[in-house]
Amino acid sequence: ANASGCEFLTAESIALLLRRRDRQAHKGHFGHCLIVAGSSGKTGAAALSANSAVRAGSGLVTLAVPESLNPILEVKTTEAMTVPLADSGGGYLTDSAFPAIAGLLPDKDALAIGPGLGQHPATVTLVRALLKAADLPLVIDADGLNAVAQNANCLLDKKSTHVVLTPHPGEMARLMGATIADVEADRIATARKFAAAFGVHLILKGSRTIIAAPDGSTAINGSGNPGMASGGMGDVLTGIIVSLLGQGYNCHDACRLGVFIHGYAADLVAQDKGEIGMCAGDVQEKLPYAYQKLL
Ligand code: B4P
Ligand code: MG
Repeated sequence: ANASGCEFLTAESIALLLRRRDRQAHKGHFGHCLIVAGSSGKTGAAALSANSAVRAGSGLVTLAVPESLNPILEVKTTEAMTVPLADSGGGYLTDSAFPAIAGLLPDKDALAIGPGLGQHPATVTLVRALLKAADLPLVIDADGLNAVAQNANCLLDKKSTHVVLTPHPGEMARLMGATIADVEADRIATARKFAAAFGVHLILKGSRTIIAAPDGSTAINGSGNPGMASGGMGDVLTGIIVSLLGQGYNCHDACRLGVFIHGYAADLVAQDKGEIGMCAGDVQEKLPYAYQKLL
């Protein structure tokens, strides 16, 4: 740890967290994660998060999507399964999907809510209801965070004691009711305060992503590059984190390993083809190589 009490994540430190696979392993050992994502115009976010969970090593991945978008997502995902949920016909999920999603939870090991969900008021209601009811390790990102940000105190009603939030500085500012400048003025203090106040694991994204646990443990990421400043990169991270939670890593380890490997895979892409024009799908495809290089 450095002067600010932060652990700096390197390939060497992360390799110690990474589990080796038993020769006798089967898919039941690597978890089944559920991702609730997607709305009309944002099927890419849903597909990227599900395919990234597959590439991050999940045994099984299920993607729950608005039924009107299911035919598209069946094509965009191969290894992940999809579950079509009744939507309004408008291509977004509403609280009427809550009972069906609740019915999917008992055999799942981790849940992600948010990529590309949209911000319809009925979607916000669904996110809040899931936060109150879901009792498994849980990641909230993107429009899931926007739903929470309307009243961050709803985080105090969460059922799960293993909750990870993955805001970029814009989302963090909305969660706190502050400005991006306030967030960026002291990223470490911002992340620590929020994690402790709401009892969540917080990943404050950006160059040198900060990871803060409710107990005060804090880490700062050493991987990644500005090639990652393009749409969909955050959806890849969400897929990685939910996958690692489903594989049984505890929240702080899943956050540290997930954030590092996301940036490390992007560094491998940069070595191959440079930073400019890198896309999220490139990073997703490099995840297995990133694991291979760390092991
Ligand atoms: P949205 O329009 O909500 O963007 P998004 O859909 O969430 O995009 P995506 O999911 O692909 O990317 P994300 O940032 O989640 O918001 C964008 C707006 O938010 C911006 O217009 C801005 O207002 C604000 N914002 C976002 N990032 C900001 C920042 N750093 N400073 C100030 N304002 C910011 O995930 C991107 C991933 O790539 C993260 O994991 C991130 O750590 C990584 N990444 C991006 N740039 C990196 C870099 N230079 N080095 C290392 N990692 C980097
Ligand atoms: Mg995002």
